[in-house]
Amino acid sequence: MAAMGALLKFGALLLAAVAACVAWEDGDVWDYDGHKLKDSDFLALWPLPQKVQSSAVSFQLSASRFQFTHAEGSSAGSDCSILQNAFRRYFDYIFGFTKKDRDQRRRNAAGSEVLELQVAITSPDAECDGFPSLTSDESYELSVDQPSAVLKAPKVWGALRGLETFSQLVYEDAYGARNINKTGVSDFPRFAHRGVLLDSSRHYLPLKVILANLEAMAMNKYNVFHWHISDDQSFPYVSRMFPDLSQKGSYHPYTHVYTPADVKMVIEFARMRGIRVIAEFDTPGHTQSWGFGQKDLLTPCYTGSSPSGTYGPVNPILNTTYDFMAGFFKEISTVFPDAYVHLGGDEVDFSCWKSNPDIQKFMDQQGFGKDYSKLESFYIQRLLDIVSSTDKGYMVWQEVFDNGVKVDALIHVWIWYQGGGYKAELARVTAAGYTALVSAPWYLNIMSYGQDWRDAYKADPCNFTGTDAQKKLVIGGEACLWGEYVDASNLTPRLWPRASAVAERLWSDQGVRDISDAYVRLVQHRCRMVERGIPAEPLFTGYCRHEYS
Ligand code: CP6
Repeated sequence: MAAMGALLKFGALLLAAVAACVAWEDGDVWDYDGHKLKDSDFLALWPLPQKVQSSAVSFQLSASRFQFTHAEGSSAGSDCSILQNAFRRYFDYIFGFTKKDRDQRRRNAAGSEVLELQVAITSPDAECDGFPSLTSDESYELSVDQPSAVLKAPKVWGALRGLETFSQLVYEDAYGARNINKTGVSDFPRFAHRGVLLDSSRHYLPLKVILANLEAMAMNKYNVFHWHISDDQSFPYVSRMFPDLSQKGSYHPYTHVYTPADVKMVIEFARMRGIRVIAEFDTPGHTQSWGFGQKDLLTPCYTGSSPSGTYGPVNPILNTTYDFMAGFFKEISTVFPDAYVHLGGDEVDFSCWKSNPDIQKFMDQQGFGKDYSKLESFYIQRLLDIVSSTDKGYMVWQEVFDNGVKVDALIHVWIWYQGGGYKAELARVTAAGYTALVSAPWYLNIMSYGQDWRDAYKADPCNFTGTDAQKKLVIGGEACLWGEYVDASNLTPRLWPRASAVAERLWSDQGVRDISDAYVRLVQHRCRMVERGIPAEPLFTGYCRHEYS
């Protein structure tokens, strides 16, 4: 049954992934007379939509008269909380700095005005009450004209992306009034999985910071929050079934934890923005913090013939380990609604396993010889069986594939420095028929002086040697911000606008690569994020009209 589910999921997934790696010639911006425009002259769209038709004809927008409306015949109405919530958000973003009285005075001043944006959800099920998924339709069409602009999307997910684009088309004139040009946009994402990884174990990340970054993600059309929630340093997730894990394994059992209510809030806040929340509970390595609240879970390390008092990875030879994992991941499968869970599997240190006589005996019995990657695979295989019985799909770091585990997992490619680099790994993973996700070029925790967003921007998930069939198996990527040197004080400016570069690579057409055009748009996009309350760092010298204060 689970296998059947997985098959169906991957069938749909392949359809969703088609064309991601096939260039579409029309990534440029054209005016209505067929002239190629430098979009940066007046547009600051980010990420750039698949097709934009723009013109110099401009309309006004007034805070006292403009409204978002549900189009007649739309399958969503005022009971669609996702849209109602988004209408309020985007109204505030569009008119944020408007002084009402000035707006009133300018009412009679000039010409035509856009009075409404009619939103039409065109398929019978708008998915207002659903969760976004890997196969969600995020396409939309936007037509800006007076007196009504129209946004059409098959599902609410596309409407959310279109609302963001609409808000980005609005600009402020010299008097502080809002204007928008006559524009047509037809848009859809290049990749189905566009994620940001945040690490809440190395440092606790307050809810406020997580929510602010979900907000910034929506501004960049990201659709996956990969929550690397636990690691060696702390276990902040409050488990209902195993409360000791956070009680004993968090930095602080009351202030530095995520309660069930906190987790619910993150998931709902993300859903409102069309963002999936994929939790990662990394095992069997990166688990020191689990050991405080779960006796006998970790492997005792030995010096010579006696236990040294330190612990290594999860103990893979005890039945109690698998009983625990079954209970734990059963809970996780109900708490996190997404169809996928990330199971980690990276950087397992074998030295402790090697030191332990019981593990050595088990290795002999199983015929693993001295190959500890076989033991790791033994553990992962059993874990995957446990998790698939909860009806979830899973993602794993590339080591799981490298060690030869054969399962229907989504392989997360992250190592850039060995085995021919990540391009060679992508070729190997996809040649073996696995779906892949790319993070190797997008380690935003690694920084250098200057404009390192440019390297992130230039990388392309499809830039490896392989057949078209192989390239279709790449379903997207994730920008990673590992938390060793990051907490609430510096997370947001370190992530933005550098993660915006990755966002455009994952959303826009493969042909959108002009770095000087990107620079001009990104400068404006960064100012827009600042204006909206996201303290994104500057790209280079200059100023914003509304600066961070
Ligand atoms: N933590 C975990 C990390 C890293 C990984 N997994 C990591 C490795 C190298 C760099 C940054 C982060 N800190 N659990 C690897 C996926 Cl440069």
